[in-house]
Amino acid sequence: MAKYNFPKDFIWGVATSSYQIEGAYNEDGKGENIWDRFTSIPGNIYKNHNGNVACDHYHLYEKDIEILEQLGINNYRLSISWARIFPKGYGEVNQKGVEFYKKLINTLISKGIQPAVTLYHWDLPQHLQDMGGWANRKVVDYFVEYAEFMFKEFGDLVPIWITHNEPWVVSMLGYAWGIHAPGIKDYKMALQVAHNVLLSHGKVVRLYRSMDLKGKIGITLNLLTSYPYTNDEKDILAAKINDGFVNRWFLDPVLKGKYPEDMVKLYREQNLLPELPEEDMEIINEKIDFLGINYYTRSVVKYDEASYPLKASGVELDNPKTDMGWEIYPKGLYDMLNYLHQNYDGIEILITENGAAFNDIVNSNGRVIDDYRIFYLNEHLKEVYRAISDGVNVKGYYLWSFLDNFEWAEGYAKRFGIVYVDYTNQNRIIKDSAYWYGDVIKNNGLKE
Ligand code: NCW
Repeated sequence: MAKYNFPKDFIWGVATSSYQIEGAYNEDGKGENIWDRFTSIPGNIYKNHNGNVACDHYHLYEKDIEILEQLGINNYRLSISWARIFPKGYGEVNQKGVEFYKKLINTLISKGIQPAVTLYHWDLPQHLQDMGGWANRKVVDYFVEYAEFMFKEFGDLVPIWITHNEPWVVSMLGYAWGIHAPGIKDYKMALQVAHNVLLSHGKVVRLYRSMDLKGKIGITLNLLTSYPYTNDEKDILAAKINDGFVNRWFLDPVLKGKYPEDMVKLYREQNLLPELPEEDMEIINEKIDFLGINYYTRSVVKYDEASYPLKASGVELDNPKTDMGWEIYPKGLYDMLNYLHQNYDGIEILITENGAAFNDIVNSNGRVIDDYRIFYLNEHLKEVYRAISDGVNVKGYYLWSFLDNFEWAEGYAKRFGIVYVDYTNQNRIIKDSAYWYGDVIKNNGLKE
């Protein structure tokens, strides 16, 4: 009997994304995407790693699904590689790519594993980048065409759809800071990208409704609970601005149909505001069935005159961190869930990612004893439980990640998986955390 019993029908799952696990980067007609290109440029990625092979999931998916089955994991969030379906981003379909996802999704379903599909987890076809990528509004229409194709092919098979994963990362890391593909450093362009990505989300939700499909559709945002460093009013304002930058800039358009006024003012004053046509807002605000949230850490923020353009910067506290350098702060998840519940009308929430990278070691018995990850997960799940007890509408939890995988700019150095991947031979080793998670699922809750 579990001490923390979760609601009946609570979704317990694991998550991955196409570029991070599939490999087979140039097989069966797949087109080049922006991560293929970005990783091929020396200096962009830790030790110049790339996703050419990754976990070779493209070839090993059946074995991987057997592991899910063995662990009793019956929900799996995956993403589609757009360039496998449309090598150029639009136009001619690559039938082999379609077949791969047919096999993958049908195998999952045949084993009783419910798929949740993300349409865009960062791997834009390079051909579209050559046209300007998400900064070009034309790409919005190509995304809608791609989504329409996917809904026609897979709409009856897939009960949960996610339009985008983390538009903040897509826009800021990709177009403002240049540490993710396509590696551009132009803040104003990043805000244009964020808008176009949100617009494409709204258009795809509208399309989904018009096709009268039976599943649910939403978007996944990476959210950071923001706390002021001190009670000084300047720090309090800085925390609010940080919240506007990461959270409200995306939450408000999607759920309220408008950008937050304080941030609009700030960006306008800095001459960073792109074109944000009023008529787009109603589309972006198209009703979603759930909000997906990815939670890893919080931010503690102080006023910082020198920090462009927000005059706010994060403070690093001397608290325990994961291998990503992210502070472990489970209560931030509880606070975030309540914040969403209160400010966004009791919206239905799916936690589409939570998890931790640690420096896992395979011991001499071939075991990975990742009790630190179990601790991280257990503490976060307790906070989810607490929020649900308060009445927050959380319907499910997907652990990031099923497998160790290609961690973007960090290459293979960071291991988020509950299954260890030996990249020298593609062996999988089930970590202790995976067995622990299997028990959580079986008990529908936590023992302690
Ligand atoms: S990097 C990142 N992640 C990790 C990634 O593996 C996954 O694909 C993403 O959905 C784990 O979850 C997400 N998110 C970016 C978080 C913000 C990083 C801020 C960096 C500041 C320098």
